[in-house]
Amino acid sequence: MYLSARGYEVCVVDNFAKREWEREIGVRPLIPIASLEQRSAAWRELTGRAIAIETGDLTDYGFVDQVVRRFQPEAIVHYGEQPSAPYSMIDVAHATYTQSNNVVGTLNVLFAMRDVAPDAHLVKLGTMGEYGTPNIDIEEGYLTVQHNGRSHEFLYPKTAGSLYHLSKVHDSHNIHFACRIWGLRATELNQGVVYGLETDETARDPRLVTSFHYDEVFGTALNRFCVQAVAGEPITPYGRGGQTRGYINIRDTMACIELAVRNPADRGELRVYNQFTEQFTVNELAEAVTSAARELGYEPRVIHAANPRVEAEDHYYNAKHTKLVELGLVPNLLGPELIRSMLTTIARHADRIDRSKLMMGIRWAPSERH
Ligand code: USQ
Repeated sequence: MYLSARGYEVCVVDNFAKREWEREIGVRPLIPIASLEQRSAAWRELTGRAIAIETGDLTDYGFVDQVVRRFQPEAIVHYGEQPSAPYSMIDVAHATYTQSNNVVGTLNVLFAMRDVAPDAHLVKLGTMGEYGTPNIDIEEGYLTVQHNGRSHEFLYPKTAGSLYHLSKVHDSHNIHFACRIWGLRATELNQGVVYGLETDETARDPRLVTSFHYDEVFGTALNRFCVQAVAGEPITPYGRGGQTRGYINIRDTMACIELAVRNPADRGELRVYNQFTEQFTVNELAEAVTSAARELGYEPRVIHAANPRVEAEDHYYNAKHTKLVELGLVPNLLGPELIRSMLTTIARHADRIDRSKLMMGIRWAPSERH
């Protein structure tokens, strides 16, 4: 919708897998979502602009090849992956599914580009979690290593914290390979944790709302904390709460995609942008939600339960994020007003909050490791 509103001709490719995963684990977005057909029809009614739909699975190479042949894209914005770290850590079946779905889907896109659309620009959603939390500054994609008097620029070393995040590490190496060996052009958007409920486009009509999750599997930290505050449930920074991550407002994620599309990489080049605007610890997020919720008359409580994940809870974190700003990104930063408006919208849908899904008991490792 963001790209269509700005004059791009857009085709959406979807296999509706997210809706299946939601059914499988018994969760649903806080606000009901229309079908893709209804959303596309509503968009056309409101704007006069068509968004084409192709239904199929990126792990089916024949399908990917046909779609790329039919549409002849100038850019492929690839968000078609299993995106949840906890989902990938449920058991061996969910781990292997996540890695095969994500890695094979991306490989199919790369082969279709090589053989059908070699001049197209891949804009691939990566994640800041690929880097993990190293004890040195995180650069934007590459690190120059000095060794025995010589130097070489490598993809920045990755120490991802879940098997989902690792699926994106594997993608990064495959995309780098496709650029180096086949001369494709690609930009990776290493996105931080997204928060927020809406963009200008989704806010235009109830039929255009987008997915907002608060459950343990698909919900992300700040969104979950806001729902917990409204539901009168404890806000849950895991462990000591010093985990620091990059965060980005959902509105800025859209602007970043367009900036990447408008500034294509050269043939043979993989550009990497760190796509977040601010860093916070989870304790800082819990405090920000607590004080905004108090202003609205809630009585939020914070509990530090045992961390179900295996991750550093107190660590160095300094990630560069200047390239998108240099291209023109004007960040929407996190402030009390935004959190209050999230709390107010969530409160309108509070009857749909399923408290049993806030903590679902997924653990990173057998309990004897803790
Ligand atoms: N956390 C809590 N309490 C909670 C939920 C999360 O303390 O109730 C902590 C986690 O332990 C972690 C941090 O908050 O340290 C972020 O967790 P998250 O669930 O908000 O985000 P994450 O699992 O890292 O994954 C999300 C998206 C994923 C994306 C990633 C960006 O689901 O698709 O790749 O954010 S990043 O974190 O930068 O890798």
